[in-house]
Amino acid sequence: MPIARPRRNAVRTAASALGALSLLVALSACTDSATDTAPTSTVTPPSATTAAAEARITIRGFVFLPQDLTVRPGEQITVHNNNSVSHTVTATDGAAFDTGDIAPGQSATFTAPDTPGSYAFICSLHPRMKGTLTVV
Ligand SMILES: [Cu+2]
Repeated sequence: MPIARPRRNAVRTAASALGALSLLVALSACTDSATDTAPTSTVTPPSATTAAAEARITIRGFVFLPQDLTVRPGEQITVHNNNSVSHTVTATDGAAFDTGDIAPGQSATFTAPDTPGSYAFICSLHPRMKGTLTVV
């Protein structure tokens, strides 16, 4: 008879261990389902930043980058002069747009024409620098 007690205790310990184990399984099942849903909720729309990108021309080494830029009518275009001398972005066709002198390391902004078309531009200080602004 004295042997029955430790055996009953052993059974009780095993039962409580099983209970703890099933609790762990339930908990891990919970966290599994949580990690399953997490990646889908953090996905961001892919084209949102592309559409909002600003029109920009960078001047580097006496070259407009890009040389051919397409924008919407009336869009703001930022010109950054990354060279060590002043430059301009000046339409060759009348007074469509002209940034005036942009000092080294500085930026200027101009507004694209409202009329769709192709507008050639140069640097008025260095007319061999050429580019084209296309308004669509
Ligand atoms: Cu220039």
